[in-house]
Amino acid sequence: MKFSTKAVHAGVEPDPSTGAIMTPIFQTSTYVQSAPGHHKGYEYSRTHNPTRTALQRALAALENGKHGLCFATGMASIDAVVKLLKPGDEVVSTNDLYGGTYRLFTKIFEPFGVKFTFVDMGDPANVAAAITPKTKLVWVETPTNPTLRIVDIAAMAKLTQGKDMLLAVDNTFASPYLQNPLDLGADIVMHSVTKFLGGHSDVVMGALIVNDDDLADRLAFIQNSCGGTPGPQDCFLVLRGLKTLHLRMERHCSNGRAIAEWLAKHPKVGRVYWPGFPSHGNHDVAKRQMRDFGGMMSFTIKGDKLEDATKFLSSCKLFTLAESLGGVESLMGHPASMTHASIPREVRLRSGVTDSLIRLSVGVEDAGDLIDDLEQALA
Ligand code: P1T
Repeated sequence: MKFSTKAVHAGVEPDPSTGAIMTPIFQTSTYVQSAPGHHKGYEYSRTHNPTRTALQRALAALENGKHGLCFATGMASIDAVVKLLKPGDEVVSTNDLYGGTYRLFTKIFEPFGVKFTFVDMGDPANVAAAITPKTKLVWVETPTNPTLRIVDIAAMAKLTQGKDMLLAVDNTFASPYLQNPLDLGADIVMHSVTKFLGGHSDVVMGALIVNDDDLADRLAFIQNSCGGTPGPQDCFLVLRGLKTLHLRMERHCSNGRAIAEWLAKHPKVGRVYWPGFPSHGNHDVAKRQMRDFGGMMSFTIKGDKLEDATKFLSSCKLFTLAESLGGVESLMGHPASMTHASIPREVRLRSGVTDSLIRLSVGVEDAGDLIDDLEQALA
């Protein structure tokens, strides 16, 4: 089945009791048993809920995976992956990554005895050099948040496969429309469902997708034991959002291209970070592992002054200043003071998160209107 057909149909069946074409919101905490242990596959909604089951199946299908697991937030899903580890284990991670992930790794799990090494994954040799006999997880984010670096997933899989080591890929920025890490050898795909999958800025959720049955069981055990699961209303909203994922992504990509190319020519703009440019450091890898380049990009204002960035951010009218990304409406953010504020200044400067860096999540509005908005704000 092709992607667009899966986006509309995967995981969902008409409700057997009524024929309702949309999966109902099963707003129930528990399920009646006819005798102890005699039930219809559902006992308690932390463990299973039919609305969540439909969504988990849909997400697994979109990522060409066997098992999907949903969590209350993207962070709860990353938390579940790290809980597969034990004290003394080591993780090698991207050095440019979402600030919340960095915070979870360094502030929550390091005190429990898990060691994290952050490297520039643009060159697989850096990862190979950081792997030790204690490394049990390689954590990749690609494209990275916020400087849109690209990590070669297949090259990472060559380093981890056949060893007692998992490869996990945060696929939030690409969405399954652009990239399927399991097909490239990853063991776990993670999504902040909050973003492109939900697509309408009305839900916070996370998901993991895997192929291996035993790994799925271990993650489901953590999901149920730790309890960071989403409610059925949120699952319904994401099921609804998924049905237009392919249509939204087409427009995010075409608008993204138009805006990235326009920004690159603007005299007041410094650097533009977008993997679709042939001059992007890992454009060849992006071309190989992604179907298009998406609507996420970052840029600096010439001179790299914080006050210029602040003025620009307060002058846009269509682009809204807000955390998050991947919704139908265009958003912009200032990573240094917003999404990546939890990363120490000297660490973020090393990965290009300078004071004037502005991140755009290009929405599905008219590209000309969006460009007019950027033009007047830059003026
Ligand atoms: O916000 P939450 O659903 O918990 O997802 C966390 C997360 C994980 N991974 C990536 C790549 C992300 O971008 C995020 C969340 N990011 C933002 C809120 C942001 O504005 O970048």
